[in-house]
Amino acid sequence: MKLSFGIKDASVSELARRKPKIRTWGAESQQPDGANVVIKMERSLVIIKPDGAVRRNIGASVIKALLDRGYKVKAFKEMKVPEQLAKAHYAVHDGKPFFPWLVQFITSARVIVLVLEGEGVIQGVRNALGATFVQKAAPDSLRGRYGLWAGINIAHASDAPETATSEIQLWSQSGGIKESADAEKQAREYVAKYMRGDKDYTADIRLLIESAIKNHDTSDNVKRALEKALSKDASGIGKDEIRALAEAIMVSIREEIGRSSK
Ligand code: RTP
Ligand code: MG
Repeated sequence: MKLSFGIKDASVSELARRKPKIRTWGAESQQPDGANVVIKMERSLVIIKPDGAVRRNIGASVIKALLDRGYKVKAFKEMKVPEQLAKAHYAVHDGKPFFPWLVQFITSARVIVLVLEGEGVIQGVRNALGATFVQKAAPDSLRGRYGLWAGINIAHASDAPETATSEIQLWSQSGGIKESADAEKQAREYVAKYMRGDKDYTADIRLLIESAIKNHDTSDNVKRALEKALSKDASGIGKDEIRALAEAIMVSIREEIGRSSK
């Protein structure tokens, strides 16, 4: 008696008719009707950039938003990025006018590096982040909501399967990123420790940046005000990191003033 219409029961033409629902590399699983379905189990390298990692609640909120999308955390590491690694990671932008600033920004203070795994995770995280420039990102995207200004935009995420593979390889070899059974727990503990709804100073910091640009004010007062605002939710983070991040923001402000004065 036939109890199921499993893979062994199907004729060759029936098997040919049953196309995988999602066609990509990855894990195979069997559907109730016995057809093999390839699940698009991808990985993405995500970096919470210094503007997210120094503002603890913001970094935790971004990680929580990504976990809520159902992705698994395969690796988790809080670290300062060595200059060479920053240059290698963003090598595709080497030679562009913003490259020196980008390296300065990403190495200014700690970041949180995650390897996320899940169905369609690469495009899913990119969608959740929103457009590259904060002013262009949808207000309900993570960059639109938490980004500070222009390229000071909270997080990096791999943009294609090939870049995900090469970025994960680079960060494993040169950044000490390791897959660990503990990674998911570490990410969840970070969220539990630092996510505090009342500690979002994004609007205040944006106002400081926007008014500095409007008034062409690049004085030390602006930098000090930025340092003060960034310190409000930076528990356990040294003054040197906060200063370096504020300086990277100042460079961005000076460049924008320079552009708008031309
Ligand atoms: P990411 O690589 O960091 O995920 O960002 P993305 O793909 O959305 O954008 P991409 O074009 O790869 O640029 C990398 C990062 O460089 C900074 N940027 N600044 N001032 C500028 O014109 C400029 N252009 C890019 C941003 O931090 C951007 O995320
Ligand atoms: Mg990119």
